[in-house]
Amino acid sequence: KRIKILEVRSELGAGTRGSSMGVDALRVACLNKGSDYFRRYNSVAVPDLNYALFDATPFPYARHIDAIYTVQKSVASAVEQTLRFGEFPLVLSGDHSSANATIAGIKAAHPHKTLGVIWIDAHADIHSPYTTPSGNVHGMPLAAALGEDNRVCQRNEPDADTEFFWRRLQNLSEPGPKLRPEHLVYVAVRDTEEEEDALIERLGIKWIRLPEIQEKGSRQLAREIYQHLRFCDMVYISFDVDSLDSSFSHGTGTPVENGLYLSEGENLCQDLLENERVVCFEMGEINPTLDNENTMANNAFNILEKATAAIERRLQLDEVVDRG
Ligand code: DIR
Ligand code: MN
Ligand code: MN
Ligand code: MN
Repeated sequence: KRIKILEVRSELGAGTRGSSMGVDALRVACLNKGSDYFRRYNSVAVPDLNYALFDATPFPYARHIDAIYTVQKSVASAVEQTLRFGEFPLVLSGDHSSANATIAGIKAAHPHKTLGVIWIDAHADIHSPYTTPSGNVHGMPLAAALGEDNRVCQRNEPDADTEFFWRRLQNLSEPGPKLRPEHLVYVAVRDTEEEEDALIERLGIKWIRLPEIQEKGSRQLAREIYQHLRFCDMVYISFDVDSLDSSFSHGTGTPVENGLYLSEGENLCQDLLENERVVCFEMGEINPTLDNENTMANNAFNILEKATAAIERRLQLDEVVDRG
């Protein structure tokens, strides 16, 4: 079994321009480090529609949602095909809205398996067009995957076309929710809006905050997270680089202070990815246009290498078990 890199250079869901260059910033980080990382794996680029940014969007509460829907269909089918081929999809994305498509693709490949999601991010990304303060779709992937609108906290009046595309995102690949709230775990989330807080509380989503991470350490946390996800047959880990402290993450659209230290991010990814139920890993929101000397991508690449090594160890173990 092999790792396959899926490159998603879409930035339509972000509020700041430039995250489409995140994948290439990682490649530069790799070259400057003298690593052969990107030579070791096959990669495929999913088509983007970033030229839509040059047109005004008619969707103020879900900017560019029409083009985002088209991009997400490609992402979902690339993830689905990779899994059906027996490969491990490692998604390098621009803006985080793509995670809804990654989730849909995993579910399409394994419709009868229960999916758990570990969401490592400064943000909860659980807005809908009805609640978004920014209109940026990268704040919405989890509401789409959960099939949530959070209308009880409604603050916007999206028009019928916005609702049409929002339903399409919620029903990507197959109709209905792809994820249940009890199968979602937040890690390092610390910058939320009140509509999100109310929804997280109503749904009872598990939320591991920074002090708990520092207190318990990544080993113990990984044990607790997988205990919480014990009824899930497969797990997807999504890593938004703004989960890292803003001192290491100038090069991302929405840096937030009091985040993970680099070693904490590395250890968390490493310990979480060693679990045999993990079927997919995603890293996104690197924006080199906001950076100095590519530090964000350099930091993220170190984490990516550690994370990938953990996946490799695991896949090798799987092979020994398969042969034995
Ligand atoms: C904010 C920021 N909650 C929003 N979100 C994200 O615009 O919805 N920043 N995802 O990275
Ligand atoms: Mn995010
Ligand atoms: Mn974020
Ligand atoms: Mn914010």
